[in-house]
Amino acid sequence: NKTDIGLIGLAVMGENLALNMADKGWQVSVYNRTVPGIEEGVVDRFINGRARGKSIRGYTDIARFVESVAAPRKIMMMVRAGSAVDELMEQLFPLLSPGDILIDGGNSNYEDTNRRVALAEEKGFRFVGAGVSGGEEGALNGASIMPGGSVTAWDEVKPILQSIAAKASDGTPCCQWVGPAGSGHFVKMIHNGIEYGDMQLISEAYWVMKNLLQLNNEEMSSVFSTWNEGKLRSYLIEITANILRHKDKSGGYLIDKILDTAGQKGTGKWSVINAMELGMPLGLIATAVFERSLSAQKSLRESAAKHFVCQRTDVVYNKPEMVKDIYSALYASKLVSYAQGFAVLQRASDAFGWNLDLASIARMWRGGCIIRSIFLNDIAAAFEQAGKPQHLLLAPYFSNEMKQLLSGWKHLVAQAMKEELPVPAFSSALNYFYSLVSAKLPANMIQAQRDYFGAHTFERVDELRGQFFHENWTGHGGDTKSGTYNV
Ligand code: NBP
Repeated sequence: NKTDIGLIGLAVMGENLALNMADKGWQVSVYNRTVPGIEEGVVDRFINGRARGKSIRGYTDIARFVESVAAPRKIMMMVRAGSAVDELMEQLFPLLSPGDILIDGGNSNYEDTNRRVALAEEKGFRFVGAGVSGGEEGALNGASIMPGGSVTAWDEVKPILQSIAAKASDGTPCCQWVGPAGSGHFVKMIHNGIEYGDMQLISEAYWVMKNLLQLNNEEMSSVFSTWNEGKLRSYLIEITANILRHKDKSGGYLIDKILDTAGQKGTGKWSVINAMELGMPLGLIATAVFERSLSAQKSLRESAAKHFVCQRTDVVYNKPEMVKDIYSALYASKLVSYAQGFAVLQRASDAFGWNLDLASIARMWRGGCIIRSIFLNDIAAAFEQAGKPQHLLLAPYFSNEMKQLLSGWKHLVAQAMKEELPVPAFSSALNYFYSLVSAKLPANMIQAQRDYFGAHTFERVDELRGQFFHENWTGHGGDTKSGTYNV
């Protein structure tokens, strides 16, 4: 009488996932390391506490834990990403049997997962790197789970992972096979990057309402609630409405007492680094990451604010009109952000041979995770069309949306700039959009400069593409060219 699955790591995510599995009828073995002097008794506390009476068995000995799981074993690790996963794997390898499956549900770097899948397979085991989003609440009641790695493992882990995943409104589990190697963790990373972008965009919408329209917290809360009834309906818009009307024990609005310095744990940064490695623009998420960094330089900003006092005009705005423009800026910028994120996924898929199904990924994000929203249905539909669009914004539905939103969006950005009010993500998105729809850009000047100072060569509009020319710009340079390659 062995259990269906083993789970290692009883911190907040592991505990809740184990309870979720037990609730779905699975027999679960759980294990947590015991480090003398750090925190002992983690397993006992769980087994005698929240796990009491459930189909969960606790182990403090890793060999007995592994032994308790039915073969081929499925063992899920929910431990801190990084060296902890490698250390655990080294401990587990001698205890496993051929064909056993390790699942890493932590926020691991996809390159580590690439390496771990290869290592486990070399030893005759299977490895699944599964990004899990949804935090504590998702782990307990239904998360968005993005598994990738050893493909033959999918049929075996599918019933358990799909049972603990959130279900979208049409009943589909928010957990589907992503692809080989580290693709599941790559998709989770981009999910987190998009989350950074969404949060920055919502914050800018809030800031414009507060500073240009002087809306109070209750008024802003109702604007977000109204938006949550329409195309922007999403978890982050919903919680923003709740945050704005939340009062603390003193009776005052808590939002006004929270220090304006944002933290970050690195997944936004990793999205941007990887987009750069792939040569892909991901400007909106980059802006969101950089704005968090600038927000953290509070004392510098306080000094700078004394040197340059931002001037507001004395225009009195038509509030309903400007709220519409803010809506346009938020919705259009969000579309740009998702278009950029999905384009990075497509490029990674091509570069690494992952064969990602972008529609399936969009559908997986409809429930359980932080960026869940109804417009992911439209994204999935756009990628499912015959003749998949070259770019999300070129899908007929979205290009039509952009045409409707543009006037309000650009008006809002121009107005905020005039008022010396920062809207970095709204304007980054707008500039990306204008560049995207420009058949011509000033990159001819960049190529000329590169060739002038470094003989980097250029292509000509009046010659066939793929031929590279060098000009002796000054009359005294040589004819030697630099190699043509792009990084
Ligand atoms: P933590 O990320 O804080 O990890 C704590 C767990 O890792 C504990 O069980 C700890 O054991 C164990 N651990 C460590 Br630390 N080093 C270990 C080692 N060398 N060998 C074995 N176990 C080790 O917990 P979490 O917040 O539950 O997150 C778990 C994973 O899920 C992380 O990768 C996280 O990024 C990811 N994640 C978290 C969230 C969230 O909202 N928290 C959401 C989505 C994904 P100990 O008790 O003995 O110290």
